[in-house]
Amino acid sequence: MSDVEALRKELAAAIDAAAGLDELEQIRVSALGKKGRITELMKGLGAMDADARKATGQALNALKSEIAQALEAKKSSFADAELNARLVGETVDVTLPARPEAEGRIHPISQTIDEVVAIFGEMGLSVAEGPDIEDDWHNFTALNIPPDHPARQEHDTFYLPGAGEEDRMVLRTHTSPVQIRTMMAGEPPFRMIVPGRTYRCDYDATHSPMFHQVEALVVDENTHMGHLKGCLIDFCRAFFDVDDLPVRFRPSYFPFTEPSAEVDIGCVRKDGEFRIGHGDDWLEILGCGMVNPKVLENCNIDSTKYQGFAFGIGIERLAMLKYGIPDLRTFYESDLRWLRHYGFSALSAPSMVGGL
Ligand code: 2NL
Repeated sequence: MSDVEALRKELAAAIDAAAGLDELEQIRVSALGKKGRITELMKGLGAMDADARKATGQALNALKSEIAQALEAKKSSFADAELNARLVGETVDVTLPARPEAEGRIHPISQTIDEVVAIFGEMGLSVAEGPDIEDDWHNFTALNIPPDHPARQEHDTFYLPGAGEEDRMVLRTHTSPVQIRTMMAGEPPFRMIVPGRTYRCDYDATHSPMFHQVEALVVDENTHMGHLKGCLIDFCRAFFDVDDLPVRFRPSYFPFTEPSAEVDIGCVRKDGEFRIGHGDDWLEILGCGMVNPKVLENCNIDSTKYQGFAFGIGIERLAMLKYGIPDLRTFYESDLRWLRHYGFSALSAPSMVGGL
């Protein structure tokens, strides 16, 4: 067997037996490196006669490319093996149960918003969102709130420093500016539900300077008070999970609706007991009405063609009533023991099909 043939056998066997990338690199250097075996043999070509030089030169060149190819092939087989081993190691068994010891809880405010959105979502309303910092026009003027209205007074609204009377910015006092923006940006009909943070300069046992509201707005050609009543009666019964919950509409006043009403639900207050559902007492839970035509016109909607209803609900109050949370201030204290007690599992998202 020629030297070249012997070397081919030896190198092929070494490559085949190599255990890793390092060993492969050593073989490459020992065969093809500057002082490698093939390189050394090539240096001997000059001393040969023409025929031998041609034959040996061709054989060495063939050997060189064969060994280079074998090295590459072995190298990529190592890479494949490594990838496969990693994939096996990283396998996730998606059929395993979620760990019961998961620590996080859903805050009762988030839970209540999700429940309210699920109920109105089922009725065909979609969530709309907007900025917490608003201008005077979107927060007040567009809603038919006159310049001398108490809500505009310094002591009720957080005004941002800087600008003059007309163009000053406020922390929105309700989510209504979102409905205004959504109406201005689109064309009727509208069916929207708007959850979000709201701000008023008020702080005591039953008021927080930041609180949450959900407002809804439906505008279409034939929307009427019957739709408003049906929608809210269904909501109250679904939210408090009482099929025959008494619901009553009591005349009221808001600048942005005409007529306006407040909604009460039936409850019992007797001997220190308080329960929602039956009895001969009433509890106010939200405000509503038919959208004032002036508000529609402010949003460039033809109020002779379109009419709508709207309502606003305070989330903290709903959460306190439904989940028996006695103190408003505890919502914002970030007390983990409180959250463990009043919080909800992340795995039970509220839905009308799966249950609230
Ligand atoms: C309450 C009362 C209410 C509205 C909010 C509204 C919004 C637009 C037009 C007309 Cl853009 N109305 N919102 C209407 C009636 C009542 O909230 O007591 N909330 C806690």
